[in-house]
Amino acid sequence: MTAKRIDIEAAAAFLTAHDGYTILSHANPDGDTAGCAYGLCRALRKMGKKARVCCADPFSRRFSFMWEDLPEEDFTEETVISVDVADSRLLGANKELYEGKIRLAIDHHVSHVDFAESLCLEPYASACGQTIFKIVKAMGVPMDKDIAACLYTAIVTDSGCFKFSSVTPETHMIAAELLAYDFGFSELNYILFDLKTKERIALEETIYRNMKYYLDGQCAVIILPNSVLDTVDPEDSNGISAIPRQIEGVEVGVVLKEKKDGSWKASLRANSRADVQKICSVFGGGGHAKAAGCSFTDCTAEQAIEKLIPAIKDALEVK
Ligand SMILES: [Mn+2]
Repeated sequence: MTAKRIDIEAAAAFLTAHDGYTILSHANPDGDTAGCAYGLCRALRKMGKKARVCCADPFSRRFSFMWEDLPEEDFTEETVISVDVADSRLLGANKELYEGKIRLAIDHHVSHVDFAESLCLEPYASACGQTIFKIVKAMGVPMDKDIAACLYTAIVTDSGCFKFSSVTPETHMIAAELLAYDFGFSELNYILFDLKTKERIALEETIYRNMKYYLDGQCAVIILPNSVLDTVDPEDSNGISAIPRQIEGVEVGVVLKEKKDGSWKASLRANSRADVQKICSVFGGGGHAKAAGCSFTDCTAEQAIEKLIPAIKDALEVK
């Protein structure tokens, strides 16, 4: 299906005209989809409308400030919308429940695959939170510190603390406007990015001890079997794929996580030279040039590495 493309003003008009909202976030939710959903939910409630947030998977405890003071409301769902969802497959368990019922998708992924009746897409926004900010403004809802904290979280998480190349002057300008609402951005950033559980620190110790280098140190590999993953909260094993590419001289980082069914999910991250999307596509996976993934079934982690290393070697030699 083809979604009707609508701009910020039209999206604001749609949201103003309807009521009884279910706001869908993508599965394995990040700060962007959570911040967009709760920021918009709060704005809609401020307009006197009924709204709730719905996600197939639980949100991180780090985001609890988004909903802690937000009472659950009982109402009949009238209008389903989605935020930061690039593809209906990313709705996870909610796909079956809501596919075909989504009136409006608000998103920022260039790769967006139509699934909603209308689409408000800003493909060059570093976070969907930027788009939600503009829509909230266009609806005439006065910004407050609770909405600002949600939208700031969306932007700061999806922009990698304003470090990613997707960041534009507009990203900073919107963040600057949000900072005026005095939500305690310094404490919030500590909770979002610095705070670690003791289990996470122990996991990092195991990771650093067992990490292996290949291809003259141009490739670093981390293996996370269930025997290790089972000792930590799933959230504590997030963000590991960012570790190898921090190491000087490493061009490609690989993290192999064992799944419950015994298969291995490989997450590849590249610095400047290699295109990991191409490497992963050889094994039926995909993603972006600098961040991609693929899966290996019926083999050990060592066998998966034996398949990956030659492909990485080729990718490094091409350029
Ligand atoms: Mn996003």
